[in-house]
Amino acid sequence: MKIVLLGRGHRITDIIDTFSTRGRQVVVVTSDGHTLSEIQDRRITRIVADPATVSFDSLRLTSNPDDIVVVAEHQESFLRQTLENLRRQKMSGTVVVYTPLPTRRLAADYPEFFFRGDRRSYYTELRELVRRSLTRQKVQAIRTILRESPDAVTVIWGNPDPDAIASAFALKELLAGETASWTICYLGEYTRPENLAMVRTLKIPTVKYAPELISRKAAVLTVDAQPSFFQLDGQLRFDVIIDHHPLAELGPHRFADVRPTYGSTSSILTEYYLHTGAIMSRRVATALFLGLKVDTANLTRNVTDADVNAFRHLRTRADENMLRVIELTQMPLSTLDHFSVAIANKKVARDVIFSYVGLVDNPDVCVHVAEFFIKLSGISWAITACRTREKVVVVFRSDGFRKHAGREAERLFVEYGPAGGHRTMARAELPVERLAGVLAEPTDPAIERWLLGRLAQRLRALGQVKA
Ligand SMILES: [Mn+2]
Repeated sequence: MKIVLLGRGHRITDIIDTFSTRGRQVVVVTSDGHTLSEIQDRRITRIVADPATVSFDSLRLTSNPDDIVVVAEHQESFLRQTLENLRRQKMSGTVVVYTPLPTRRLAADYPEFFFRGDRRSYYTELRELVRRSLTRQKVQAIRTILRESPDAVTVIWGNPDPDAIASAFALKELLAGETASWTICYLGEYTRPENLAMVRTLKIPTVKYAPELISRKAAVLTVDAQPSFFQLDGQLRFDVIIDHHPLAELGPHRFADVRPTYGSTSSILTEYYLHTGAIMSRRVATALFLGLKVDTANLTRNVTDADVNAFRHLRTRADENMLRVIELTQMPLSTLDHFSVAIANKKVARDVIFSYVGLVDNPDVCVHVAEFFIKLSGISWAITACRTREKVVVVFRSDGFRKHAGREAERLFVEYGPAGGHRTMARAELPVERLAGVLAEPTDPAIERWLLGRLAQRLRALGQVKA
């Protein structure tokens, strides 16, 4: 591969500096004395000729397809003459044009060449630099808050999920040096085995929230949540909030970084590392990669450029084996017993399958069964239901083709409790006491019969089956 530079000005010498040190053959064709005098490197072949008329054949510059011809010129008529000359001689390499002139018209007139206008480069570059600078300022602001506090506590709202766990862990690893101690705690429970596997495999210390954990002078942080999520009646005041949910009223705080367009909080934390040049450990990369994957369903929803960038960065740094161990840990062995009940108790009518599983400890079992059923050929609706001591849970899965599981779930059950979701997945949670009006007694057969009747109002195929 050879680089042929045509034209004049500082871009020529800049490009020489970039390429000549990498062992490339570099040839400069210019008639500009100043440009020539600026070229110090003896390895460069210098040809004094007018780029607008020079003959490549006579100079034995017959080009190969992988050659690069770079044209740098700031005067439009000279530039056009040079491009006409190149066009006439049918150079087979790639022609790239660097110029401060507006490039839109030029690109239309010479579609076979690539144009790189200074405006575009500066715009892209400045935007990127501003982004970096803003991130650095943000990390510095958090650093300042931590330095003023003897200890720090990150509070995870609800049941800890991979995005929240990863973000809390990454932030602590990034800034742990700024404060004497740092605790990560959570309000809810670990309900999913893969989340427990995540903290165990990656050795992320987390503890159950208790008010005593937070000393009077502690810096209090939350990630992947906002103060409005917490219903502790003003018990908690947050100093630092980092999140990607839709922005709500944040109340008093010292620092907030809320980016609703981002697919995950893990993507924000990835930028904190990238833009400050901090070294990211394999454990942090693995955690953030999981958080990003889970929140964006492997980059298939709610994704922006920042998420794709974060994904690219994290993928090669994450530990594949740890990832596999965590991702394969999805169900407790006891799930199998519920599967056998669900299969024995299934009702199939046309493309609809329904199964009531009865009393369970964890309603997630309905999700596993429904996700298995929806894969059966000929099935386009899978509905599973179960009950705990407090509520009846109905899980919907559909193929989403001319169907909207969320709307159906809402129409059918919203008068009894929260119900809704997306095209392909939905859920309803019905507190048992709110079913008192429709169930004489909340027994399993009565619940199953009522659910079937209710579902048949929208999924008519189910009208044919008996409880
Ligand atoms: Mn999230």
